[in-house]
Amino acid sequence: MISRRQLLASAAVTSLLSRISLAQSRPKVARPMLISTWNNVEANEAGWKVLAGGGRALDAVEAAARVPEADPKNNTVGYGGLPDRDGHVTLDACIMGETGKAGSVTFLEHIMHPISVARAVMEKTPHVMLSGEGALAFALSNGFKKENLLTEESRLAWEAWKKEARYQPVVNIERHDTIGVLGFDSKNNFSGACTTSGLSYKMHGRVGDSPIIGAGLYVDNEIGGACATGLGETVMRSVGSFLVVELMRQGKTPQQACEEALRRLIRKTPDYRDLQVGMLAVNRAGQIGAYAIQKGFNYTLSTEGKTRVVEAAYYVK
Ligand code: SD4
Repeated sequence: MISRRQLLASAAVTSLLSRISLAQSRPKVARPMLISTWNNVEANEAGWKVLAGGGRALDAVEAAARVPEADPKNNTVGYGGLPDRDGHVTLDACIMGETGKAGSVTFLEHIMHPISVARAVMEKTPHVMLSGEGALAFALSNGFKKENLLTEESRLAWEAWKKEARYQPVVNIERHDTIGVLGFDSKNNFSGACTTSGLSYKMHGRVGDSPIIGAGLYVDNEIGGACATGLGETVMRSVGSFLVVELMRQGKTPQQACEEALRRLIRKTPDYRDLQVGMLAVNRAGQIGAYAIQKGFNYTLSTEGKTRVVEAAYYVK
């Protein structure tokens, strides 16, 4: 017979064990962190300033994305982005916050900061995505300025391209392509942003993965976030960022999740050797994953006041 004392002791042990196992299964809390695709030190520093001041991850990722958007020397995002084959700079962007709300703009012309228009779509409309002329009209009615985003340098590059007009996506454009940013703040809330001028010399009207929630970006506050860069068509077909977050939900580390998602994408993409896709992810414990098809993908990490660029692992050796 078990005495009353033994019974109480055994109940106490059981309760202690279940508390320990609950604590282990609960996501660990990490310090604020910001990561972005490619070499984006200035962007990260702008975002980090927000986080270091105790600000919200949503504000931090937006602040980071706005840096390359306004940089005329960056040919893959915002102002100075290379145009489509008809000479139009058309922009795609999306943002997703800790509550699971999201906003997106696609095929948007003449607005320097599509990421902020995407945020306005999230916060001021009942919709998730606005496109083309409707997105432009919405931006103008919300105080955004209409501007010419085609710089002289990008116009000349387009004129030169037109001589042969060969459509050939370039792998790792100067190593600062589309910017995807993921961050979490001191309240352990996650947000993400993604902004791009898309593939240079694309067909007019083409939209890539970057503004599509689940493809170019996905954030789940319980798990973490993921974003993608590279040839958007392949990422859209595999719903890459959502897949990475789901794999993390199943217990994979961010690195394992990025590798498995990319390996699946590679299996369905016979010409994978000719193109680049990079995936970046972070979980609530602050673990990072980064994996690409080709050599050359890197990411920028800010944490504890320091920012550095890290080379990602890759598939094609
Ligand atoms: C797109 N994914 O429009 C974007 C392009 C990109 O690095 O990420 N380039 O397909």
